[in-house]
Amino acid sequence: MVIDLRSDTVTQPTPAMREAMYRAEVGDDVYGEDPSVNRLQELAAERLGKEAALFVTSGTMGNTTALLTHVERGGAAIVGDQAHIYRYEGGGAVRLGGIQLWVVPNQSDGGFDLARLADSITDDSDEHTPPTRLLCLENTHNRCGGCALGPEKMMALCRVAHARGLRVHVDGARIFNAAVALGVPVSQLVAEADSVTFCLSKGLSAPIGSLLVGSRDFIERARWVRKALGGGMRQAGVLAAAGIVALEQMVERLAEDHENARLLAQGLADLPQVRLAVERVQTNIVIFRLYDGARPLSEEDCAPFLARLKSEGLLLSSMGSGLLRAVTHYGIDRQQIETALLIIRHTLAEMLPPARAERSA
Ligand code: TLP
Repeated sequence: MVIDLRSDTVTQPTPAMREAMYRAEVGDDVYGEDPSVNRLQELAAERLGKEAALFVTSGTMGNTTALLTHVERGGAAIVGDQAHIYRYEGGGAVRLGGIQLWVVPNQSDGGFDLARLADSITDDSDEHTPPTRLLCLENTHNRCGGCALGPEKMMALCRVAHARGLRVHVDGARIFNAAVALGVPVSQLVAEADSVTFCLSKGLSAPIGSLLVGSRDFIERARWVRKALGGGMRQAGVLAAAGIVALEQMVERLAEDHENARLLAQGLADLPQVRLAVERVQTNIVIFRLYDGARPLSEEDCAPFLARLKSEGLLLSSMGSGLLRAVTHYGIDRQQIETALLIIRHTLAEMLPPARAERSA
């Protein structure tokens, strides 16, 4: 049995999802006639406290659709330097929308310094700079170790943007992880945002799909963009049916994934070859670095370690620049976390013996 901690995208649909998919009532969703898709969209809008929602194929399609709907060709969108939209979405905003991504450094929790953010906003008065139309936030923040931004921080960030006439889009691929970790309704986290993408196919375990939510007018315009991107699906109710189960049955259990991630983080932090900020592990993502004594390992140095773990039945992922990632999810239990720690401990003891890997102060 392989312990696959590469991502929560590897989750398998639950038996209840498979059953719901089998029984799903379907219709042509491009005509707006798929009852299961319509039900999922209504449920998503209600949970996020917005007027409307649109079922899309993936988180990437949700974010790209949002960017293309909010920002005209030649406009700019502010993204964090660690943002998924900036790093991992195939450059869709510029490739498909001619949108300039204006990069601002993320703070360690995935937020922004408010003054620096305000400073980076430009308006239409200067022909030298593309006018900023949109602020993109990410919650939880993937490359910032799954950190969750609370309602006050979200509100403060949105207010800086709104005060200057920008819209705010939240890449909330894992927004339900944030809500569960913080113990607040998800609607409170995104109360001031203009649009949100969230994923069904990560910790919520559905096989495919994400939702883009926002005002009715925004979603009507986003439908056109989705169609142009080839995302107008037909009898998509077979997928939406699993998504409904995800929203109804799989949210509260995310707390279990968070507990397992903390257990993993604590075990890793005890190893002399590992550096990791345990207090930043708030949800289901654990990001860490390996050290050979005082020297951090590069991505290249980490490759044999990951290969060795793989041969022992443990999969982790590399986030580049020597950052390694483990993600807990449905299908991974406490016992498997303990086994993963055992594998990592003895592999490191052989490959980076502690005598050499003693921490410098
Ligand atoms: N993230 C994937 C990889 O692309 C890195 C993962 O394994 O974590 N926003 C965020 C914050 C994400 O983490 C992801 C997926 C997406 C958007 C895109 O979702 P999909 O994969 O459905 O396009």
